Amino acid sequence: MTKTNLITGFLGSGKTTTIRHLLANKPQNERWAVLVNEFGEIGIDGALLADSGAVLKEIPGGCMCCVNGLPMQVGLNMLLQQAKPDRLLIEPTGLGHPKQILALLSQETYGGWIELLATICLLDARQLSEPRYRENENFRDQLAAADIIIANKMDTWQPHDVQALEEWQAQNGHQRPLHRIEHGRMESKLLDLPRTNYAELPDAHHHHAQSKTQGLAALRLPENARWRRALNQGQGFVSCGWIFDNDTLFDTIGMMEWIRLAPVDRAKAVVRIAEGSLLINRQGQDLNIETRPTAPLDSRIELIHGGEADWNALQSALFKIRLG
Ligand SMILES: Nc1nc2c(ncn2[C@@H]2O[C@H](COP(=O)(O)OP(=O)(O)O)[C@@H](O)[C@H]2O)c(=O)[nH]1
Ligand SMILES: [Mg+2]
Repeated sequence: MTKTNLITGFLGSGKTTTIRHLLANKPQNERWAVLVNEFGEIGIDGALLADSGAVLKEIPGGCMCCVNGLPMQVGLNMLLQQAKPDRLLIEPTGLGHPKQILALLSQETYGGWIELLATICLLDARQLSEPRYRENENFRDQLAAADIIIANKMDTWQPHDVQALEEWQAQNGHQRPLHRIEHGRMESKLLDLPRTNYAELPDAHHHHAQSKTQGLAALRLPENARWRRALNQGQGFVSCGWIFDNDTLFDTIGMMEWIRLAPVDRAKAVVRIAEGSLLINRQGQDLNIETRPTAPLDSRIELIHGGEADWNALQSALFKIRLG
């Protein structure tokens, strides 16, 4: 049986960062697998988790319970049967539906394969003070479905964020453990806590994906295409992603500035630069930049925004920082 945890949390709360931390500290003799599900069509978290020593499976293009019914189940079965991981960490999109995902994982099909343990929800205390987050159905459902709350990004909180967290906990904590951490440095032993929260959640309003692609098709470029872009929308958010072929090279400084200044909530990129790969991950003002000496297979960029966005203007600026 594969010990399985759902790692939930709203957009940019630190799920991937936490999973990377957990993988870096996993027992060496254990095989771990990660299933990442992204809102955008262009999978990027997979690239952010590459080299982490886990067996990876990506599901782009919307909440896994909405878009990927059968392909997702087949993919998960194959992952469990072929890799036989000791542990599986599942990162649903920040706009995912925890109730449906938990129901899916509790199906009889997985009975012999999955031991479902604690659901862990990442929370950035600053998001509690922003009505567009606090009042978002997915944000609330994820917190309501969790067994353990991990309040992350402590380094960024102001006194009023701590106060908002304490008020939230008094009203919504229900005696669930709440740990305060930063940079995803969660204790691995929390993964072994059982599922205890069987609270009845309201049925989420199901928003089926607008995308025409299904399953993992969006992950590749069509033959002979140099680039493509893919849009997605749902739950009040829109996303735009681009994939560029292996020959396309970007200007390093230009790309960092383009991501930093893009007027959107969330931006992620793994692109090819002269020195190898440039990985950028931005949530609001929180920015993480890394370079790696090896070139990626292709370049991927994904923007997510909770409002109107001028993708064409952003795209024109993006094309100007292409070097080849
Ligand atoms: N300042 C700060 N930034 C963080 C912390 N944890 C994550 N981040 C940054 O927040 C952004 C989103 O993190 P990520 O793990 O990708 O979030 P996800 O969307 O929930 O998977 C990235 O730029 C991270 O580097 C933290 O504790 N403090
Ligand atoms: Mg992530």
